[in-house]
Amino acid sequence: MSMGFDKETFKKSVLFNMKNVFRKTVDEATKEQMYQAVAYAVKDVIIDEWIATHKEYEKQDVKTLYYLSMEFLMGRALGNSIISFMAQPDVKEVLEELGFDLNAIEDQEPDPALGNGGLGRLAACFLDSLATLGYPAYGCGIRYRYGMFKQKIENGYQVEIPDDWLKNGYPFEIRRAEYATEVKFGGYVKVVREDGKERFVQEGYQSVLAVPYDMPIIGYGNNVVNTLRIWDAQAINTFSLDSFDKGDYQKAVEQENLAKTIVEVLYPNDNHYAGKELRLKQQYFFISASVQRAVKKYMENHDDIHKFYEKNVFQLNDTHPTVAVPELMRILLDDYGLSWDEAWEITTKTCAYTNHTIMSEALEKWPIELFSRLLPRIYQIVEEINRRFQQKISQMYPGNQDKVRKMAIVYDGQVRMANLAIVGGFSVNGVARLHTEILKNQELKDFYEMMPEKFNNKTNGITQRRFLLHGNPLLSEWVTKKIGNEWITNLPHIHRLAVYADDPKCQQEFMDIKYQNKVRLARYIKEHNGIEVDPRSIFDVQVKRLHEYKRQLMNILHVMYLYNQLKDNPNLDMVPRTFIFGAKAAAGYRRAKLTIKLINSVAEVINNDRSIGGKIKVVFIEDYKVSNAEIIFAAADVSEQISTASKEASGTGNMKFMLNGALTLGTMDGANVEIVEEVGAENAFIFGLTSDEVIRYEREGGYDPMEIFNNNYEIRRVLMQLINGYYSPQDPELFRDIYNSLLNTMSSDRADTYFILKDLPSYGEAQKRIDQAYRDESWWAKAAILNVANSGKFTSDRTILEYVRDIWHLEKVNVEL
Ligand code: CJB
Repeated sequence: MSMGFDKETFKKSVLFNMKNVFRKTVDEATKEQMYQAVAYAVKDVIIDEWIATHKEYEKQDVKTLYYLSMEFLMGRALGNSIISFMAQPDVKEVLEELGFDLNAIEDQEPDPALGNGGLGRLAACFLDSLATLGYPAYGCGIRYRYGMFKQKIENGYQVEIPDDWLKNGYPFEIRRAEYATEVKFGGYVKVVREDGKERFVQEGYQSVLAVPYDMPIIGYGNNVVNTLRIWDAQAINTFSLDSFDKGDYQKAVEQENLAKTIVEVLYPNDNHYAGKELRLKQQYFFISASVQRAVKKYMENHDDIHKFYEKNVFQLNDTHPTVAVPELMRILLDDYGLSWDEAWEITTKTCAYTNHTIMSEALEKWPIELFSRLLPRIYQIVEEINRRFQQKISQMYPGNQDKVRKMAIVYDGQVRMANLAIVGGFSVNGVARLHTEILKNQELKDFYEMMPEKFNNKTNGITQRRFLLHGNPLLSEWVTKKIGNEWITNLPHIHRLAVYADDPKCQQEFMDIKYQNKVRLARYIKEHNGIEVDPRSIFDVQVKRLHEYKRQLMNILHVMYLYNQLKDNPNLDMVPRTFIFGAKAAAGYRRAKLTIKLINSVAEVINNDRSIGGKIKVVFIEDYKVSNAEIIFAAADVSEQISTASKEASGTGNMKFMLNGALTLGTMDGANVEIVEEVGAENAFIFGLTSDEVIRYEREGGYDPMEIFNNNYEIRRVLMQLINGYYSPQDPELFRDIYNSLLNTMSSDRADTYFILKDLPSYGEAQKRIDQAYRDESWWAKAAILNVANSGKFTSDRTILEYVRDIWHLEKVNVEL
């Protein structure tokens, strides 16, 4: 038992909150009110540690990490917090005494979904690991009024519902009005000459007030509580007589609107850049506020700004926060009066950049017109960075215009954020070994040749605290019973399970737990989708954002193929299979949304066909999010990680499945490569083109899918079913676009950009191997246990230790109460 927790005090605190916040006794309370009362009681428990942690940081004058990110996909806080201060059994008991069930109370919490997918969830896992390892760190982001939309499926189509996550208030946050900071947009830059020196002043601007809200990030069992700081926007001069008098009415209205819109909503694009002006405003808004605050905080107890980098490091989570580079320069030049060289040295020793994708449509490039209009002073600085960098290119590669063309920061009417992030920092990292190699040898080759010392790999990881300890209590207890609980803070320790992999009794226990988790998921599916699934069938799961490169389409085409086989031969010998999908599509991504409709249309036909004896079921789980993900991973037998090789930078879902004992069905892409290396190829199902093969085809302009269409009857049959109304009798043309994307011709893209038909036969073969393998229960159990046992590398604790060792150079802090 940790820290400040005492069962009786906790109970009193819950009762007190119930009375004071809701004027109710416990027997009158709704579950939602109970959740709030408990959440406030939890905050009460951690608040002293939160204060103590920051006191200790101050006392030791620690170096601090600022993890700058547009997204933090936190998931629910209550359950995780209780686990962190190791009081779960007690809290459960207290609630039972009060007539409530902890799970039901946890279910009342909205999922703070301030992120899209992998990148945002990675940020959340990193914060968990940083606190658990005792490193001084802030997450800095935006307090979006509306997070990731909620997904409803209506008539098979995705419908987006606004996520009003703050409507009942959020008990864990604290508003810190004392740190409010002004952020300026637009206007023009005036040069002022003073004592023979030039100063640059922004005038005629609009501004908003950034107001921070802090959320506690609780380390596991160590008294450390770090902070996620998310910024809200407020108007600076609300309608005042002043404004009317000065004829500034228009400006007052505009500033009011700017404040309202800037934090209104998270852009729901994953791996895709939309190029909207409001998005750039969001970026500068939270970056300017965070950087200004970091500098101010540092100067509160240091006197030499030149040493800023010794106590501060900024990690840029993708290119979204890259304006931190020119913003820090601006502050150092304009507010502290440093010379360019001094400011540049500090900035480039403070900033480091993580690349999360090679998808070209995700590359952020802002039109100069927009960028310079919105951020006039920042643009001047970017131009100067660019001028000096181009000079350097020319010195190193005299006369080589091609190098300038490829590496310039401002070029062709655009500001290229990745180039700015690489030049303006001291580190560039990819998120899995293969991904980093592709960056070095292809995408960022010129930069790598020019500055190889900056490049390094940090293979992603996940927190076992949420994705095993909290999400899978049955397996987690079993693991602890076998090998003790060290795995909770030292995941490689879980390797001790390997000795049980061959033991028939352990295999049986493991499979029983998996079965119970499948029953739990089946119940969830029945409740939320109205579909009955058989927990004895193989649960074959693909949950992740919907994207063509992730190839949900290949999965469903294979289901269509399998269904054809069953229709041809109802006695087909196969292990019953439940194909489970969960995915949100960006609201404007038409083909992704059509793919959801296809999955649901196929589900409709197959699930209602009694002639196949329930051998296949297809389920699309509505509103895939962190809270239901925890239930889904725990119940999976097969983990679908089937992206076109070279396209998935890392993947992190793949690691969550492995940790929960699912076997990977995957391509040699992203972190799958390292997963297979750890668990052994014999305990996974690998298929498809390698990334080298894909890259070679791409260089040669692709391959010819018509050849496959013409020569493979089964594939042709499936494709024809896309356009003959087999799954859409009311509208046979419904899926024409998908058909065209694979074969045609009419579209401007290369046909089958993601090599779906090319990989489909070998995918089918791998699926057959799974069907065979599952029949040998002992083999399967052994392979599943070995997946759990070999998942040690994929803890985000390891990833964070590597960042600390190679990039951040932080010191661990002990917090005593
Ligand atoms: N990623 O989630 C996103 N959004 C982006 O815009 C770009 C990349 C993902 O980041 C994850 C964390 O690094 C990776 O595991 C994943 O492969 C990548 O697509």
